[in-house]
Amino acid sequence: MQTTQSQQLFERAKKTIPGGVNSPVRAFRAVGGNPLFMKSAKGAYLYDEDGNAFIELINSWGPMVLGHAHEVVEKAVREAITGSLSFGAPTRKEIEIAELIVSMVPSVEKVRLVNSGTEATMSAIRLARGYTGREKIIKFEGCYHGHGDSFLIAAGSGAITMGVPDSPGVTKGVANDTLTAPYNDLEAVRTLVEANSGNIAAIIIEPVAGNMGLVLPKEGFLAGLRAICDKAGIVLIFDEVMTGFRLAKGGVQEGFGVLQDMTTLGKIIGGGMPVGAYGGKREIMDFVSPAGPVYQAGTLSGNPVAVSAGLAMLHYLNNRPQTYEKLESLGNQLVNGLRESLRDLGLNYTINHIGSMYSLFFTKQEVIDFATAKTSDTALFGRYFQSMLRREIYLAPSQFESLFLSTALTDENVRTIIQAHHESLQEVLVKA
Ligand code: KE4
Repeated sequence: MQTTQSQQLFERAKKTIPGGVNSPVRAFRAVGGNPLFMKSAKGAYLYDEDGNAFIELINSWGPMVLGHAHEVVEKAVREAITGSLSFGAPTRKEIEIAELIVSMVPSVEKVRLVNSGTEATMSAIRLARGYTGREKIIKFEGCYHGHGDSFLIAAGSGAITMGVPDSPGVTKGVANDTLTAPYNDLEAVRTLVEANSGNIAAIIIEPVAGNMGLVLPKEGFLAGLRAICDKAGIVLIFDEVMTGFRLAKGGVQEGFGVLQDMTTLGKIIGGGMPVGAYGGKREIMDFVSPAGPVYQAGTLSGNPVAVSAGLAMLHYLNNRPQTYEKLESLGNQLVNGLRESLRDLGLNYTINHIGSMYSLFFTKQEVIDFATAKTSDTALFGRYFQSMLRREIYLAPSQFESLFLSTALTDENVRTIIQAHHESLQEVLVKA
C-alpha cells in the first residue's frame, strides 16, 4: 500500500502541530507506523491522500453513525451556510434542537449546548458542585470524560494510549477532588461515599464504557449507583457523549432502565460538526447562568451551522427507529463472524459488544474494568491493526478504544471485514 503522501504530510505537520496531530490518539503511537492523512470519505469508506480506500470502523470516533457525507446532513449544512456562519445571538434552531433532545432523552428536561464533549462534562461537574455546594466527584478508572483537569485522573482513551492516565499539569488540588473507583465495583463506591460523607457532588460514569475498549456495566451496577446517589444526595451523571443516540434513541438509560440526574452529550448530536451538550432535571439546570449562579458560556455555542447538522441527524434518527434495528443487526452479524473466526483458529480472545459498538481485546480474561482491559497484549493488537490496515480495514489505532459501525456498512463490507480479520489473525498469531 502506497503511503508516500501521508508520510510527507506527517513530517510537515510535526513542524507546526504538536505530534503532527490535533488529537493524540490519531498519531498511531500505540500501533506503530505513521498516521494516514484522510482526504475525503463517503458512506463506509475513508479515502486517504495516497488514493487508498478503507472500510472504516471509527466513524470520527462515533458521530458518523449514518456513514460519511450522508445527504440529509450535508443538505442541511449547505442550506445553513448561506445565512452566515455565526451570529452570537439566540436562534430558532437552538430551541428546535433543545426541544428534540428533551423529547428523545427521558432524563433531560433542560439542556445547554456547548462545542465539545469536554465542555459538556466540565460544565456538568461545575454545575453539580454549584447545585450541591459540595466539592468532590467520583469517576471510574479507565473512563474518559474529555481532557478537563478533573477527569485526567486514571483517565481512559488517548490518556491510557499515551501512558498518561494522570496527566502532568493537573494540580494536586484538582486531583484531590477527584476520587476514583474500579468500573463495576459498587463496594468501592460505597466505601468512597462513606469516607467522604456529605462532600461528594457527583458520580460521573460512562454507563457503557468505550474508552478502555468497550466495557459493559454488570447487572445491577447502574441501578446500584442510582441507589447510592439517592441515599447520599449525589448528582448521578451519565456521560453519553459516545453512547448517546447510538445505542438507542434515548441513550443507555432507555435500555438499562436507570434514570440519571444529568446527561452529557456530544459526537452524534452534531452530525460531525462540533456540538456538545449537558442537560438534566429542570431544578438542576436552572442553576446555570443566566438563570442561576453557575457560570458557563461559549462564543460558538449553538452555532447555526453546527446545530443545523445536528438537527438533521437527530430528526433522521428520531423519525427512523428502524435505524437502531439496522445498527443492532450489523453489529450482531459482524461480531458473530469475528467470534466464529476466533473459534475456527482455536483462539479465545475476548470480544465485548453492544449494538453498533465492539472491542476485540487480545486477552483471554473477561474484560470488566480497567485492570482486566490492561491485561491485553497491546503489541499484538498493534500487529493486528497494521495487518487489517494492509487489507484496507481501518480500525481505531488503540486497544483501548471502542469501534463503531455505521448504517452505511453493507453485508458485503461485513464479510470483507470478517475475512480480513481471519487472515490478520493467521498472519500475526497462528504463524507467529
Ligand atoms: P470531546 O471533547 O473529544 O468532543 O469529547 C470528550 C469525551 C467525553 N466523554 C466521552 C465518553 C468520550 O468518549 C469523549 C471523547 N472520546 C474520544 C474517543 N475515545 C475522542 C477521540 C479523541 O480524543 O480524539
